[in-house]
Amino acid sequence: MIIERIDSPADVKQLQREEIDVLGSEIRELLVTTCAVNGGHLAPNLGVVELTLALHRVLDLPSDKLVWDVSHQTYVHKILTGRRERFGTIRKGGGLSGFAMRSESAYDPFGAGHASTGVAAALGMALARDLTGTGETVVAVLGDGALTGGLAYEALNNAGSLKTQFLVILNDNEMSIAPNVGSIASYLSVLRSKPFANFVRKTGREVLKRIPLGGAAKKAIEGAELGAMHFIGPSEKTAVIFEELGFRYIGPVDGHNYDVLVDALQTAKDLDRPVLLHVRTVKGKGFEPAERDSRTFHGVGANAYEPRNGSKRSSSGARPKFQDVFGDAMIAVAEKDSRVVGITAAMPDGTGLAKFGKRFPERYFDVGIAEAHAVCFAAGLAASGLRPVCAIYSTFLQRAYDQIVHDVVVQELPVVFCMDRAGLVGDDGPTHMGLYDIAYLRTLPNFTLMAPRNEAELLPMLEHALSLNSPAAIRYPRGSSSGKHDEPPAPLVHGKAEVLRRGRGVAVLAYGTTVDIALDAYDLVTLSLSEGDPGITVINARFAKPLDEALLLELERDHAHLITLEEHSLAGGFGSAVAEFVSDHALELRVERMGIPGVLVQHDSQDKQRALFGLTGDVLAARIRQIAGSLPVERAGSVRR
Ligand SMILES: Cc1ncc(C[n+]2csc(CCOP(=O)(O)OP(=O)(O)O)c2C)c(N)n1
Repeated sequence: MIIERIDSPADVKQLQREEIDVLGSEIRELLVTTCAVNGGHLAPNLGVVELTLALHRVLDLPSDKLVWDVSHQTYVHKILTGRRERFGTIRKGGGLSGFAMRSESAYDPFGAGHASTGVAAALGMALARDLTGTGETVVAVLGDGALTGGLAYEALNNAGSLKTQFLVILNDNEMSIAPNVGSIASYLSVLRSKPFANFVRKTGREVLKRIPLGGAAKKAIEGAELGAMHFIGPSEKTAVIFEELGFRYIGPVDGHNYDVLVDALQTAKDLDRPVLLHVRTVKGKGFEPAERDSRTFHGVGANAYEPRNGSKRSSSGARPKFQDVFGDAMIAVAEKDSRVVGITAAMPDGTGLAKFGKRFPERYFDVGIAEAHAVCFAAGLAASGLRPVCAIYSTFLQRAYDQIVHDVVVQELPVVFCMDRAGLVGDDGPTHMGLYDIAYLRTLPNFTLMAPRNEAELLPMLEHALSLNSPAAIRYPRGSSSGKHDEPPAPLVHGKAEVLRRGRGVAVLAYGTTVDIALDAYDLVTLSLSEGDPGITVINARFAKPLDEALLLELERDHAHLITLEEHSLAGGFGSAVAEFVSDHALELRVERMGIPGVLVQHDSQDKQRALFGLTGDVLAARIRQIAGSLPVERAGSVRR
């Protein structure tokens, strides 16, 4: 196996030409078999095998800087940079990350997980190079999906005036996770199209005069594979948008033709100016099921498919996920209220909004990877009387913070935010953790924050959010609740918590699906109680804002200790809100907060992450017994025995 001889980019450089093709096949095999077990971003990586090999041939890594946007497509890069032997650990606890990570390798100069940051980060590196005189080549690889994000344009706009080497590779596979959207995507498809390529053929000689291309690339131009500097647009004006932004545009080139890629990269790298190399790739290339359905194979769960033929492995008995319940809830509310519209930022499947989109295509908007725009756009819809629901993961909504404050809260508009992946997200790691949303929303005036304890509470909360004339957000985790405590929900009342078990001494106030942990602990501690003993109190908080202040005042009467529970950063979270109230009102209650301390949470399974931070019934029960044992007798519940 050639792959076994590859421990660094130097080994790739030494391969004979025919060995490269064999290596490409071996890499694809490793990708398919590993992702079948570990899960991961299969289709994006299958699409960049030749591109990565060519980059490793042309660049001098790690002194040259190679920045991958989103960086979910760095598996091939990892295999070629001394991480092949550990590749079987990818996305597993303690193993390789599924993204580029600065702490993991010198070959990863910049980490990512959110889209559209690559050009900006690489531009910073290019300017640092110029200021310090280090002289390395700087390259950013950007997907056409990531090119729907505003940050990418801000960086391209900024880079255009550079007078030194800076290469952006546009990896165009016509797909975001779902099919790419927007005018730029249409524009790219024009650049890719045959009629354009024919036109290019005519101007090819012009291109050759301006760019000294290698032999294979020249040949490709004859075959209309390599593009042009100019393009006749609908208005008959000549323009290639990247040229207008100050880049030299090269392309489109076949991203699966290694020789053309090496030539084009060599050429682009040697130009002392910003260059955009447009590379056409096929997402899922070389594994037929992934080529046919790159949407499903963009990111797969562990043990999701058979590596032989890509057929789906059944996940029988799995509870419906919050995302599916949300999709149904959206249809239910939209059926009753024609003002309801749904917005996703390139995540129709992950958020569950795709189902709503099928039912109400004219009321469904996929705006691309553009969270800031999504929120401001929603504000505009709300300002004109509609009731927009933004379905955006907790982590990605971070990008729209100013729009939430400036365009929703300050304008006093009733936009609803449904934040999936709120909490510990598992194997994607720190870039995707949904641990900050309570903190960043709780400070905003007139904002309502809710979290369902289980799937059944999601629809009532969505209905409630839509009944308010002010902004509201609902957070819920990746996957589903434990299913162990599926009591039917009591009616929802604004700002009111739900007391699920009433006891004395210790009260557990749980927010969202951590209610199940509180109930697990309740069951454990009450096992040892005799009949008639009140045990502890368990509260489903439901609202982080407004807090159920009346209940907190009432709890002071026969409780001494509150434990707050949340899958969120302890700093600024739900527990902080409770502690603030208790302190401000000088209540005689000791508040203890359970949640995530100020650390970066690395990739692992959600269960292991929860266990790491003591978010389990066992740990909570042990702590409750400990506390109860130390409470003054007159305030203790019977748990102290
Ligand atoms: C800010 C942000 N929003 C949403 C996502 C979710 N996401 C991950 S990859 C992806 C599509 C990226 O498409 P593209 O850049 O074309 O890369 P490809 O997977 O097609 O190679 C999306 C929407 C993200 N990573 N970051």
